[in-house]
Amino acid sequence: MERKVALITGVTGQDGSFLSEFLLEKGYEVHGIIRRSSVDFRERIAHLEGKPHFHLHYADMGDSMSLVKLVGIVQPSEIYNLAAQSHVQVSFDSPEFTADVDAVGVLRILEAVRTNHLEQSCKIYQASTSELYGKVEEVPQNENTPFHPYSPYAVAKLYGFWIIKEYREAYNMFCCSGILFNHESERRGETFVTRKITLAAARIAQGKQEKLLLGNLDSLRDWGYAKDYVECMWLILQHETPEDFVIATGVQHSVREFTDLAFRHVGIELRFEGEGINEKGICAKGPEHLIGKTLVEVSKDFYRPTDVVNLWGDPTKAKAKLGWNPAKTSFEQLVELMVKHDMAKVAGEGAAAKVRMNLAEYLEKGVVK
Ligand code: NAP
Ligand code: F7E
Repeated sequence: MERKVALITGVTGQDGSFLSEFLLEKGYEVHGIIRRSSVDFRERIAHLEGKPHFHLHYADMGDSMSLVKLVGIVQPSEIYNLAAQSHVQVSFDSPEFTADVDAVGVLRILEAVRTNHLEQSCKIYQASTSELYGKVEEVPQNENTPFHPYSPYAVAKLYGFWIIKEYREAYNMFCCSGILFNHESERRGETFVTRKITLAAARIAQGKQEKLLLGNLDSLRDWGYAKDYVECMWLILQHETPEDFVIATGVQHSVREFTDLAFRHVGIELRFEGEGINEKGICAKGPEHLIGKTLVEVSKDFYRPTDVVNLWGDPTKAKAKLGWNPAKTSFEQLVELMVKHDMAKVAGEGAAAKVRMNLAEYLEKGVVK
């Protein structure tokens, strides 16, 4: 039987790496686009490079010619458009770049498919986001909840959502959005809040970091496991009709709860005292030398100009129509697997520890958000 051909943009990212593994397992020929970088090591996909059905090509979401050429060469039957400047805080610092990649980039992919006359044979998945709900107008959020984007990132992604819908209706293309709520993993970028916390907890427990600086501890998220979510991207493209789906666990927790649980997993019980910018997490139980010490502090450096504070998804449609199980990995299991991974990573840092410590120090000083 002929292998299906998938093209993944954002293949080096958290989701791209899990999706590549998933599709290779399903027997696909997987093509991914990479950008030229001065560092020639792609940590998340290094284990896949050189495998017979896994191929990488240089292209860029800002470069239409490269996308048109590549789609023509690869002739994909499915495109997963995951490439994005995906950090919300960074979108305030680099709004124009974010708009170019996250908004116009989606249009470039759609046009690359049309230019190659593949619009009736190639299905397209667009990585939409719960950030579209932004300054939320109802909780929990489902496919009918109005959008209210609340960052340059979300505004750019809103264009992506609507241009996908437009091409579906105007040209009868099979293109759809997965409106994914936050999903995390041991491969999550180190400046997203969950990974920042699990790495810091591991480093503090192993005496390699003094404290963790965070922003809004009250922010609420519906956190799932990335590995479970990539299955859903595939299911959305296998559905008989092109439709948009909310993908979420249906369970909500605060940044404070995530922090508390992550520290418990490294043997530290925190007591939270104070409010707002003055709130602190103090070691109540744990190693003798840490008792009474402030391990978590709030810093205004990690507050956003506008912050999305109440995301909670309703995955009823995905459960009913795609048969997807939102409860496969619980919040507790997610935190545990991330901490376990980071305890081992920090323990094994050895010779590279100095470099990693520098990142931790930057994070402590609030330089890298
Ligand atoms: P990620 O880890 O930040 O990965 C982003 C990917 O996009 C990387 O492979 C990156 O390449 C690539 N990229 C960025 N700019 C590019 C450009 N100009 N040309 C080509 N590639 C470019 O993100 P993720 O967490 O896997 O998320 C995947 C997608 O889902 C993103 O679109 C994100 O916005 C969206 N999303 C994520 C979540 C979540 O909770 N994770 C939730 C909803 C939606 P480099 O490695 O070269 O930087
Ligand atoms: O922030 C608060 C912060 O950066 C979560 C992306 O994948 O998911 C992600 O965007 C919350 C926010 O993710 C810190 O203010 C507190 O309220 O982990 P995050 P995000 O902004 O939700 C969505 C669905 C996407 O689509 C995006 O691509 O945590 N928070 N203290 C902090 N956040 C960070 N980063 N660092 C802190 O110190």
